[in-house]
Amino acid sequence: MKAEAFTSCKATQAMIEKTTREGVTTVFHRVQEKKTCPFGSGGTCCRLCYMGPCRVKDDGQDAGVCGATAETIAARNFCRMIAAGAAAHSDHAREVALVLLAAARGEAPGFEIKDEEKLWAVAQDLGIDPVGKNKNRLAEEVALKVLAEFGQQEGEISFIRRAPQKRQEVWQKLGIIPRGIDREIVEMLHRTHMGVDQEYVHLLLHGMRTALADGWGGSMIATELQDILFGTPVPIRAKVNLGVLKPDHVNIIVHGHEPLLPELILLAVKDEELLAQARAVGAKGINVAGICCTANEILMRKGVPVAGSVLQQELAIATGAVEAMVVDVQCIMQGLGQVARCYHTELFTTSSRARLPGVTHLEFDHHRGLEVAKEIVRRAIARFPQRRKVEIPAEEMDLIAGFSHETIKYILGGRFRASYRPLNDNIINGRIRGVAAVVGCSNPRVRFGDLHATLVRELIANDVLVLVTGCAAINCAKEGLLIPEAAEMAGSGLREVCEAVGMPPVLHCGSCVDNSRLLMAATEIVKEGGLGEDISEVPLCGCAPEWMSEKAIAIGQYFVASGVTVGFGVAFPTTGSAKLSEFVFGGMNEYVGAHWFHEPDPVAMARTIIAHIDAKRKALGI
Ligand code: BF8
Ligand code: SF4
Repeated sequence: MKAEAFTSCKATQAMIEKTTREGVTTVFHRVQEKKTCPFGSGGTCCRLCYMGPCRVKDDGQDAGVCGATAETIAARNFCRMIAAGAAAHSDHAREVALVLLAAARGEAPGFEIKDEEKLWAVAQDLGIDPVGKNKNRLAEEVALKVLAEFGQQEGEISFIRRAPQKRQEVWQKLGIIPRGIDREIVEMLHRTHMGVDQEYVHLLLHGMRTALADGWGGSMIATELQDILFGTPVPIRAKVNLGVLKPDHVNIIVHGHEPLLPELILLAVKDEELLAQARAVGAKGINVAGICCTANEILMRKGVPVAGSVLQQELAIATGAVEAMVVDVQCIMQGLGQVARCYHTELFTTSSRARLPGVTHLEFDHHRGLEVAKEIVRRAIARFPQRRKVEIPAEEMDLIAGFSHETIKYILGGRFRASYRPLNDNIINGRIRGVAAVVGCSNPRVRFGDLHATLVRELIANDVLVLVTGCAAINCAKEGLLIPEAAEMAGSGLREVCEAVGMPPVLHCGSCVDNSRLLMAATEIVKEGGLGEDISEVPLCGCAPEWMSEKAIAIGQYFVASGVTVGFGVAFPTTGSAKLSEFVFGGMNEYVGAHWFHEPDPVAMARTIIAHIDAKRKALGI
């Protein structure tokens, strides 16, 4: 297959061709060899016990050996995806909470409380009185409180109370307010064990509860505590794509999800002694760039360049210009190990939870994190003279990131009367038709990045303000959609708003755990007034056109459970059961006022989103 078939990104194409020439196997080569299985893809392959595995036809007759029907099997699989996604985001949050606790106690050199304003706000939302407490004491209380919410057995997780009152009542009525984060995930695994919960609506209701424990729990905790430790993002300029790698610098790539060690690496590369070492081996300096959500985290707060999204991880190494790649958890391809061995790159696993065969493990331990960071930098410098087969694509693009929900308030409302009022007014007067969140992964089974770009161009041309996170944000940035000049592509109403405040029509809101920022933005819109009393009334929509991970399903489900209709591209894991699909694509509406939809074509997806937004406008009488 030609490289152009996979993407229109020239940098990616060049590296696919380079790896093909050099006999290096990447995700783009492997995907051509692997056919998808229709039972697995549609959700009706059950491997929950060894009376099976059972592949079940959706003909109303067929069943697994235990009698499980297609809708039960697909619902169980779907719910397990939610549980795994919620677990990933929440375990990330746990790690951040432990570091916050250690930092507050002075046991984590290199870490400190950066954002006291956020610390106060979070403390209050957790029911902690901040008055009269110094920042370390308060941070300790905050960390202990959120850690307790993982193992809490009864009651409600705190951030649920941030949601609009009406939304809380919806959840109350359905009995799906999360009690404790770990509890809901464990119960989801229990219920989907062989022979437990076998009624698909009942399963999905707990799926929603588990997803809410992610969105208003794990993910929100990760975002908030990271803001406390590293600062709440404000708009910042940076660069994106493989062209950010520097031919004359030691290049270190940080990849994965937890911005803990990466923040320390950013400190370490400023160390004069290490810079002198770099110069001694002939490098002009040390360049740090990110991949995946780690990239988004340090981009949002520090403007660190982004080398690429998930599908560019192996290709970054294939430039031959990366001395070290540091990974922790999630979205890290095992194929990296093999690719790194073909070049001079030293690959490091750093989380106690994740290793790759044959790869150096240098564990991040917050007690001595800075030492670990320096060791990595030292070893990267030592690799610089071993470079060979170097070819760095020229492509790089400017972008603006840093749109936390707090920042959106300042940008639109102004420093002296920061509020969502101007956004609400612009939605009411129709300059902005509505808001769409375009989030999630990239997937080599579709033309990578192109779906994001096509969809987003269509949306902004129709006056839909777009909020992006995750790999979708990186892909849109590469296409030049995250600069103020992109307003030229917007419809006249949206363009006017963007030009008045000098913002792009596509706002980068952060990593995938930062989708929790979008829940808060939606909540702020409701609380500002004039657009209904619940999130489900606001003209907004979510989507993940190139999704691939279980985390994406968890995110999609917490959006839906929070009242936001969500569209996914690629394939959809319920389509093997008509009954279950009917429920997720429609029936869910009766429960939570929102539903999923599946649309692989980006233009058709844009039309569906716009029609959905228009229907919400009509219902509001605007
Ligand atoms: O959490 S968008 S490929 S990097 S899962 Fe992974 Fe998907 Fe990228 Fe971040 Ni999110
Ligand atoms: Fe088959 Fe039922 Fe076992 Fe699943 S749980 S593998 S459907 S027998």
